[in-house]
Amino acid sequence: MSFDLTRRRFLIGSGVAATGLLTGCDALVENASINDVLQKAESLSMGAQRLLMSHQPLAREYTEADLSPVFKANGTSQPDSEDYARLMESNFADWKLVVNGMVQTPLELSLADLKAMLSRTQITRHDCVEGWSAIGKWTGVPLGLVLQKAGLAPGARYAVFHCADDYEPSLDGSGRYYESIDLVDAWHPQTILSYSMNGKDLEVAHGAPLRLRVERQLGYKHAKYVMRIELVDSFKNLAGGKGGFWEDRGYEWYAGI
Ligand SMILES: Nc1nc2c(c(=O)[nH]1)N[C@H]1C(S)=C(S)[C@@H](COP(=O)(O)O)O[C@H]1N2
Ligand SMILES: [Mo]
Repeated sequence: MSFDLTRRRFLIGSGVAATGLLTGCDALVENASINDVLQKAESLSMGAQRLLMSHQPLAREYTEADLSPVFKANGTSQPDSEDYARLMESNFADWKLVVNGMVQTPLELSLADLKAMLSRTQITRHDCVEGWSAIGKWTGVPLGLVLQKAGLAPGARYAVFHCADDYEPSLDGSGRYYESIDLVDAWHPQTILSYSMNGKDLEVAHGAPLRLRVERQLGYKHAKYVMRIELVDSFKNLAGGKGGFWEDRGYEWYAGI
C-alpha cells in the first residue's frame, strides 16, 4: 500500500494523473528499477504532454515586428574540422545531405535540391535551457517531404540528425553533436530543415548549411550543421544511447516547451 502511494505521488508529480492515464500505468511501473521508472515516467509525461497539446498542435508563430534584433548563437559557432572548412570555402556547393538507415531509397540531396522542394517559412521563438529566448524567421523544407522522398522502411521509429561538429572533443571520442526526434515530430508541419534565417542564407554560427527546427521542443533539439539523417528503430547503439548529445549528458530526450 505504501509503495502504491509513493508510486502515485511520483506519477502525479510527473503530470500523468491530469490526463486520467493513472490506472493504466500501474502495470508498467511494477517491479521496475528506479532507472526504468524514471525512463517510463519520462515517456508517460511525453504522452501526457502530447495529449494536453492536442488543442494547440502548432507552436505559436509571430510577426516580422517581433523579430529579435539579436539572435544569440549558442553551442558550436563553427565546426573546426577540415572537411567542414572545405565545404564552407565552396559555399556548400559540394555539400550533400545524406538520408539513410531504415529507408526504401537512400538519398543524397544538394542544397539546390532542397531549395527546389516546397518550402515553409515560420517566425517562432527559440527557447534555450540556459535561460534565453529569441524570435527568428526560418525557411526550409518540411522534414516530412524529405522522408516521404526516401520512403520509410517498416519499423523505422526515429530520425537521427548527425552533425558536423564535435561540441566537446572528449577523451572517449563521443563529442560529436547529434539529435533525434520521433516520427510524430518528424511529420509535424513546423518541423523543417532550414537553410535560411531572417531572409538570408543561414549563417555558419546558426548551423549552415542546414539545421533542424522542431518548434515544440527546446533549443538543444534543433540540430545545427546537419550532414546526415539516419532512420532507426532505436538509438541505443548510438554514442551514449540516449538519443542526443545533451541527452547523453543528462538532459531529457523529449524536451517539450
Ligand atoms: N550541431 C549543433 N547543434 C546545436 C548545438 C550545437 O552545439 N551543435 N547547440 C544547441 C543549442 S543548446 C541551442 S540553444 C541551439 C542554438 O542555436 P543558435 O546557435 O542558432 O542560436 O542550437 C542547438 N543545436
Ligand atoms: Mo540551448
